[in-house]
Amino acid sequence: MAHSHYAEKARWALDLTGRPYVEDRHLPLFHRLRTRPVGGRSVPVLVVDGHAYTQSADIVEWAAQDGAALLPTDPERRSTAIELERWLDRELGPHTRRWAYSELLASPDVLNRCVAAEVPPLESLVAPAWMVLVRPMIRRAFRITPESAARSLERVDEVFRIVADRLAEGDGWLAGASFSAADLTFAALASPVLLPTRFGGALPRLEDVPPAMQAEVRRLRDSPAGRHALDCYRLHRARLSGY
Ligand SMILES: N[C@@H](CCC(=O)N[C@@H](CS)C(=O)NCC(=O)O)C(=O)O
Repeated sequence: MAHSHYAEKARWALDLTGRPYVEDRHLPLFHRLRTRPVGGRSVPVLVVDGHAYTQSADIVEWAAQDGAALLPTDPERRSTAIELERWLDRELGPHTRRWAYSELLASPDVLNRCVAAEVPPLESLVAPAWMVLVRPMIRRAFRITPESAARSLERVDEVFRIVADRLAEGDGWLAGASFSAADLTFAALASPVLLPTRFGGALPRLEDVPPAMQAEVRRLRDSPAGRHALDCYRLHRARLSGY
């Protein structure tokens, strides 16, 4: 799923290892034909030497052990980075996703272009019809209503405030004196509400999303935490994979 922000989190960590890998993208639900046989469900899944890592946090840890400078050596900072990563996985990712979907489900062409980016030719062919079926399922699965979307945006604002406070107290990074798994996770999971141009999968461009969404994205981009996420993309997201 080219638009998945959890997949982006894993892809970013893998890119930082400098090791080559093959990304196998599929439309929503088609992805299960690949994740289920290796014991997963959601994306991302990393398969290395026959072993499947089915959670983005495990993939980040794998990448950190394989050359990506993502976990501080100082034990206290290391556990702060890991705790923040887990907190953002729980408290930010689901809310940026719900709000962005609530805006984009009303723009099928924009959403379809993203979900179908670099999927196999047959899936690409059926994508518009497939997404007619999948869009209501997304709405149900993520319990998307105008009220829940508004609450999720409030939650995003709250997390952005907490992140900004932490950055103001520290050395400019979330866990110590340099970019870590915590900053990567924040930037990747904030991507549905910031639409960074260096996103490694496929997200819409700011000018292609509905005007109300554009206004919120601009507001969040201009906030201290939003600027931090965009700095992480500018300074640490070198490789542009995909789209
Ligand atoms: N805890 C998982 C969450 C991943 C996740 O929520 N992935 C979503 C896409 S953003 C997904 O695959 N949803 C469809 C499904 O669960 O089948 C992780 O960190 O890897």
